[in-house]
Amino acid sequence: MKFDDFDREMRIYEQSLDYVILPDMYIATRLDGRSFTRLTKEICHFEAPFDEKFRDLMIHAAKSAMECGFRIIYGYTESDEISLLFHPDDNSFGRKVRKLNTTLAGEVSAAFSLELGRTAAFDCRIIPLPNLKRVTDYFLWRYEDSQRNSLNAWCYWTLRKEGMSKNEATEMLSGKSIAFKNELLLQKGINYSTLPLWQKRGTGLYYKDFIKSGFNPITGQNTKAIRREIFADTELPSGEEYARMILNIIENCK
Ligand SMILES: Nc1nc2c(ncn2[C@@H]2O[C@H](COP(=O)(O)OP(=O)(O)O)[C@@H](O)[C@H]2O)c(=O)[nH]1
Ligand SMILES: [Mg+2]
Repeated sequence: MKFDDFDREMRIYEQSLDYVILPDMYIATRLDGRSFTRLTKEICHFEAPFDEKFRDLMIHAAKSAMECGFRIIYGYTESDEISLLFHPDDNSFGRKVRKLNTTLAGEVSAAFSLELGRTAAFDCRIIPLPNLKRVTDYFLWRYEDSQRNSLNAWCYWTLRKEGMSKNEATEMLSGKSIAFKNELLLQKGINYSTLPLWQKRGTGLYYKDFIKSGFNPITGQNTKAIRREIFADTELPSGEEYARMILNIIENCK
């Protein structure tokens, strides 16, 4: 068989699982650390429930994803996950699902591992969203997930540090209300409402203009230039304002 015929025949198999994201759909993706319960607790011993060093590794990995060649206009990270929103006009890889998933998983895993100094891997899934409402819903969903996990994690680790077993701590918190959990922490001297916002709401990443001061040695004058850089916002606004912030980012990217 001639190579060209052979090639055409084999490509049918290779392409049999190729899917593309339909035109007009917004593309969001979520990357999640693989076996990070073990990585954070048994291998690297990050402070629980929250460690700024771990947060900064996640921010570094999210920034790398935003700078690796796609047009990503918003990033969001909480716990061991990163969500990204593509520019509506980004047609990278013809919007092929497998290309987007594997490339992003590779880029984020590599960036995180290099910064950490040992290997770590992320999975990646694409979430096609039909309209702006669903785009803001998606990010509100992850933001609310962050808030719920944060309160739980604070309660769980406070009980564990007092000597409770995994099962005892889990059982004590099972089915309990937000008010109960806040009160439990207060009794242990922790005022949940004063804890850092990033631990509750996660961190948002978006482009922002910065004024950079410099010096021109030829003219001998101080200079000012505007640079666009990714800003990691560790103090995200509350619910409705957060949704508006995302809509603004989409509006301003056009
Ligand atoms: N010690 C510590 N663990 C964290 C931190 N942020 C996230 N994690 C852990 O990362 C894990 C993320 O959960 P999940 O993705 O469901 O678990 P996985 O399947 O083992 O990756 C949980 O065990 C979290 O406690 C942190 O700042 N410090
Ligand atoms: Mg994980």
